Amino acid sequence: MSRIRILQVCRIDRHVDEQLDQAYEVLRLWEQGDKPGYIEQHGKAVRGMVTTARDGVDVAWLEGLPDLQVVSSLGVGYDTIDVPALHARNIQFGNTPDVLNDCVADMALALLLASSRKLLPADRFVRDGSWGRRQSFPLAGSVAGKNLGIVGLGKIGQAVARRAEGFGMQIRYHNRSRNDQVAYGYEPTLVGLAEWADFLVLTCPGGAATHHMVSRDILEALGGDGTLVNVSRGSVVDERALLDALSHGKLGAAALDVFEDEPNAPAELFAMDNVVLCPHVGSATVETRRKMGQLVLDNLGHFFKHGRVLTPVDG
Ligand code: 8YV
Repeated sequence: MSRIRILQVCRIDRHVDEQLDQAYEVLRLWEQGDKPGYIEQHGKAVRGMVTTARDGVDVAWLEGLPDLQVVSSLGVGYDTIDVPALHARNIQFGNTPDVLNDCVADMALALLLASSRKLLPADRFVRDGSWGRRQSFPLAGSVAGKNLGIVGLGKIGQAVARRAEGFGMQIRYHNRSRNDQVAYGYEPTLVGLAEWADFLVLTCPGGAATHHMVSRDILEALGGDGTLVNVSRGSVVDERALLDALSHGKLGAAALDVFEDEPNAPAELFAMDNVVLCPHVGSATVETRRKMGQLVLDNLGHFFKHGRVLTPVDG
């Protein structure tokens, strides 16, 4: 019996790539120079697609994939994937929610603490010999008793909140609507949350609905003593306004795992001591990526066996 043909947009990891190769006939899109041409030539019998939140799905490809039934993506976010366009063609879409909640929440707290305790400048201070020369390192800021505002209190936001409670922080959040299941204070406006917060952590989804939601006004409301922590999507923050606010002291600090134009972080940030920069590694632990990869495989396998993915995205 011939194997089901799938299109793999990019490499995932060795384990997932091997499993895909064993179970399916895999077309490797990342190896092709002319992707649309390749899809036009070989796409006819493709029934499944594997991609990631980073690499997404180009809607133009769908024309050349008339038999496509399912897309399985590594990552919880799907701002790079036009899910309604898939559904309009009767293509199911599955992402990898939940398995990365703890890991991304850990990253948010790691960034928050690295920023407040000046961890990176402190590390440099030891390495460059300043400590050895008896220079004094500036005092950092505590987090206990400080106000933490969470933008987007979904499962990752709640995992951040639980951790921050352990650090003795006060917690409020802003969502489109109040979540009656939680006891944290609700701020109906983002600007209200930013004014109240010492630390503003972004855990909301990306996409059109949140594009540049953290604007100049929000950053200035957070203020010269405030810190922005972003583990969601770079698009949520107006990056130009962020650079201006940081360089004019209108925002105290920023700790960023995501950027508007990845993998390009704005070079202006590189010389700033009050920023922490990471290369979008919120879910990037061995354990979490293994679980995400397994869910990518399971979504595909479950679809071809039972006609539906395990973790579908609706809407
Ligand atoms: C990954 C992510 O970096 O889950 C997401 O939405 O952004 C991250 O976990 C991504 O899936 C890798 O493409």
